[in-house]
Amino acid sequence: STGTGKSGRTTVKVNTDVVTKDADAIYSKYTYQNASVKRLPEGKYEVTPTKVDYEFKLDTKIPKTGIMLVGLGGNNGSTFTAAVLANRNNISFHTKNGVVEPNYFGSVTQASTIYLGVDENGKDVYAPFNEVVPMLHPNDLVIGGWDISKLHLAESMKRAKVLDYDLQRQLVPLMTDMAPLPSVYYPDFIAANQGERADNVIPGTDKWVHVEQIRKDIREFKKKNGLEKVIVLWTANTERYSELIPGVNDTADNLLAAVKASHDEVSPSTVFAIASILEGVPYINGSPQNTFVPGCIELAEKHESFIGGDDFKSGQTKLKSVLAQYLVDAGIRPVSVASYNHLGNNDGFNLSAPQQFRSKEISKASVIDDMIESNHILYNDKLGKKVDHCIVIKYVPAVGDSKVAMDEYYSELMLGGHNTVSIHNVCEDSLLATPLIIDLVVMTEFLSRVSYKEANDSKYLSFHSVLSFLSYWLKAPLVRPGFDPVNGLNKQRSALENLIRGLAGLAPINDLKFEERLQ
Ligand code: NAI
Ligand code: DG6
Repeated sequence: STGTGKSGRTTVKVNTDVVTKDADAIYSKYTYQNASVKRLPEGKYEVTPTKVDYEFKLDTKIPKTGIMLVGLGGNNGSTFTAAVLANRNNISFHTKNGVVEPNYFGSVTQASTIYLGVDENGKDVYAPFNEVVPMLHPNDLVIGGWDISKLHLAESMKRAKVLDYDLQRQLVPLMTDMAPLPSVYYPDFIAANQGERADNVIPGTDKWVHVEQIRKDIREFKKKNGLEKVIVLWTANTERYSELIPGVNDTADNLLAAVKASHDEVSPSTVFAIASILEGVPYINGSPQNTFVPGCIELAEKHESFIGGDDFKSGQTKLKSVLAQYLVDAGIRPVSVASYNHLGNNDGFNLSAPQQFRSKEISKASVIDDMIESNHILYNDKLGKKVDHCIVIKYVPAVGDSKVAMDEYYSELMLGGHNTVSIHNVCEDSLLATPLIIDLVVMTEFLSRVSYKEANDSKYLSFHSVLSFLSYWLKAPLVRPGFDPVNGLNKQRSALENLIRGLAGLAPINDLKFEERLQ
């Protein structure tokens, strides 16, 4: 399997006086450098470099961690479970191309590297992403969760039609005893075509009772498995948007009152988020709906509980978040992006209903916003600030989980020229999404072990409740209220690498390569 399969292993020793260690933690001094900018008349700027000295603390003991998936019996849930079990048990399997060994390809934390520096010959050296500072290994995760469908995991893996038969065959004995807990089902939030799956639901219509039941499930899962930490992640069906209503979901108190009144606009995913927040358990939303209504974000802030979302960025949108940044940073002006998808899994079936499609359309469309904002030479009042961005998703059962994504980027070049880029991208949906779930869990656990203080303060603080460091894996990154999301994939990755490097006592990557470029 990929790497060592062990939590907490590090292979990097940094010789520096900005890092100290004790039995429980690594402490690193970090100077955060940025600049404050004033816009002046005539398109001029006044820029003042800024510096803040921080001390970061990373707890080095990796807690025994459990992941509870909402939608455990779906394609992602069953593929995630299968992937962890195949790796943990080192299960190889035969395909028509030969024997495949288990791995975590597609996972940044398990199968990518971080730049360290240069060796004695001036060659770049990279270390595994998860071996610079101590991280949780997915093989050590305890898996549980909920689904409105009661099939045990071996049956749901079969229903998903994602994995090769020889792998499924070997996994069946390990997955037959795993069954999802009954879940919260409000039929109005997902497509009507999902109704026949719903044979495993928590009874009653009292939404506060549902919150209490989910809290109890989390506590019992933690106790039964001797866990120190639990993370809850929504990978259930895409819901419709909840209507934002003043007095209902605008503040934490109003939202809790709305749950207690079983208000129609409180969705199952928000019920799960509230239960997780009240249990102090991080909650990640892998689907596009607006689970995190303003009152829910405020509740997380009040309880200093971590949240992250929205919607896994797995295939088409991930590529878009690279291509759009490339085009705009190259000074090329995209004027239209036409994106088509067809897929034949249950996700596609659910998305064939208009309100659920609308949620996905919103998250898929938002991904180019920051690129437009970043370049006022290309996008301004005179030339226009809009890209015609069209999103189409069609349900084609025959292609199953092998989603097809076709995109056309039509851009303006110099002196009236045009550039058209056409992409045909076959995204094996659940095999792209599962490594993202692994990364989101590993990084959420990691981020929750980091604290910081300004140089002269005595008290360490955690990151803000909204974990926007997770943006790399999410189509419509949730950010702290009042801030703008970063969508560009390279920027998102660079934040992660530089955070890890900083905790290890290394400066941010600058790509200057002075070793070569200076005489
Ligand atoms: P799926 O339809 O196979 O699985 C969803 C599961 O959630 C089903 O088993 C369903 O019974 C269950 N479910 C529905 N409502 C529930 C509730 N209230 N509580 C508990 N379980 C519930 O879908 P898949 O392919 O696993 O995707 C899951 C979600 O992830 C979808 O919302 C999808 O849009 C999103 N997503 C998937 C990506 C991918 O590449 N596979 C990428 C981006 C997002
Ligand atoms: C069709 O768009 C179904 C969706 O759930 C996608 O599979 C999923 O959102 C992944 O989207 P993308 O754009 O990252 O490939």
